[in-house]
Amino acid sequence: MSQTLEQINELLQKGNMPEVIRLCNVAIEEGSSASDILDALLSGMSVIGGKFKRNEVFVPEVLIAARAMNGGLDVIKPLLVEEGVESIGKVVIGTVKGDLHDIGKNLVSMMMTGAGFEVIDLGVDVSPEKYVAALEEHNAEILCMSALLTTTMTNMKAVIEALDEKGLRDSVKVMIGGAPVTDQYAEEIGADKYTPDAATAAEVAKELVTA
Ligand code: B12
Repeated sequence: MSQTLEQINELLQKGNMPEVIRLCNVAIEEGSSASDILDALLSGMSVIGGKFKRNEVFVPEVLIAARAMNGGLDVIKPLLVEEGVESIGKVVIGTVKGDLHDIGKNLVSMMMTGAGFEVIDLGVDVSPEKYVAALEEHNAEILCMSALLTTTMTNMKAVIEALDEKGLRDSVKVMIGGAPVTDQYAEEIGADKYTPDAATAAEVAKELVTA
């Protein structure tokens, strides 16, 4: 890892958003690829995740690290996203009700955009009604739901039930993800696909619309 990438990793852990943003731009100028910068950001976030788990840091520290992470992601977004790609379909994405984690969701959103999808991002804490309304409004082929808490992942099921009730279930492919989510859970709640990471999510989404 270059010195700049190492600094990005360390400063992200300290939650220093302005410096993370500056150094992401420096790394780009130095010729680092977007995926190398993403790796540096993710590895910093993963150190914080481990510390959070062991009670060595608490919510405020994680929150400022997450802000720095999102700041860095904004810088590399144009590089991750291929420009001028014709839309291959529409994706509605959001983090489920009760859940405020958005880093993974933002990454999936970027990768989907990069794969040529038009992405309608509903943000975090999204109710079943809001997902349904967005699908009806935009006529999207794919619905992506993210959940990072075992207590909120159950809301994915509520959304699928709401789609059923509205008669929309057969007109949309449902993809789910987030740290606690598994293939088995996807099957259990009747989702179409689970993928463990954002890059695979974009590949699978492409397969779904071209199949
Ligand atoms: C950052 C973070 C926070 C930040 C979030 C800031 C933000 N803007 O997102 C803050 C500080 C706000 C936070 C709060 C809380 N958090 Co938190 N948080 C984390 C942490 C450290 C990192 C999550 C993250 O961003 N990872 C990096 C991203 C890139 O990974 P990812 O989200 O998994 O996404 C990847 C894949 O899962 C996949 N993916 C994600 N979404 C989707 C969707 C689709 C459709 C697909 C296909 C794929 C996909 O692709 C992504 C990229 O490859 C995790 C620890 C961890 N190891 O996950 C805890 C963690 C998720 N948090 C946890 C907890 C307990 C909380 C709180 C309840 C703490 C509290 N006491 O208040 C609150 C809940 C707030 C709420 N209502 O949501 C627990 C959850 C435990 C559990 N089993 O439920 C964890 C696991 C920490 C722990 N070990 O205890 N948290």
